[in-house]
Amino acid sequence: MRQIFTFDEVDSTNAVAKRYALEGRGECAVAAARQTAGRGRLARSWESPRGEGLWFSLLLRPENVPAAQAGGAVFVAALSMAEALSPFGPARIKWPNDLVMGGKKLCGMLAEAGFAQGMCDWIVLGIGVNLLQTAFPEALPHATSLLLQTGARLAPQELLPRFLSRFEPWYERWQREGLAPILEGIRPLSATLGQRVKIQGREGEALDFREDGALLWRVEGKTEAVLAGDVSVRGLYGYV
Ligand code: BT5
Repeated sequence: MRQIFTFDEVDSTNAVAKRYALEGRGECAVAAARQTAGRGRLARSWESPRGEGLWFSLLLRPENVPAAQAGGAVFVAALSMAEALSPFGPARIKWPNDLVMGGKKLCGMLAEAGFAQGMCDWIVLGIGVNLLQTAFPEALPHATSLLLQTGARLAPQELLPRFLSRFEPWYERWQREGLAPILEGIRPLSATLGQRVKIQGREGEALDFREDGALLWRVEGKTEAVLAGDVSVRGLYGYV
């Protein structure tokens, strides 16, 4: 069983897990009731009010995963979290790192990694899931919580073991078989595939995932691959 460290308050569970990684600790999870400086991607911030969501990070030390494949861990976590939430409501996976419900953002993920000799040494995977909020600040018009979407009151400490019981087998499989079975699981839960998308100002249609997890899309009569970054999906987050 994965060791779980829980805190009442930290700046960011990713920062704590990263420190553990650099200290040479083994695989674990770090959760906090509140984060005072929760982080999103690209130096954005993540609202993490006390007790209202599951704010946690996994420290992973995958075996035999080349550095170039580290990003796959986000897909493993997205699939596992969508499955863990499925008894409560239909969480859909917005490529590459969000879960959405009712067209709004329920969960975000942030991956950081360290490499040695071309292989993954550690991955810190931070996950924030909004659970019990009844309202969001004006600055977050596209955010939602499980309570707002479904009426379900799921406590953060209940969701973490539910998530881990889904995550551990998928994580094993990813290390053994690579990304293919994970992408297979994600396709029917995707909020992106088959939709109109906008990427860096151009509009097209999301077609499929490439075997390395890149998003394949049809734009200006050609099929192109996007490796990472911000993709707007029509109907989500105010893109109409
Ligand atoms: C993410 O970034 O979605 C990654 C969020 C990762 C949060 C977890 S919590 C545990 C761990 N420790 C950390 O410090 N972080 C991880 P990005 O795609 O860049 O989205 C960030 C944007 O989402 C912000 O700029 C806001 O617009 C919006 N946002 C902030 N807080 C939110 C919330 N609670 N719910 C929904 N949207 C939010």
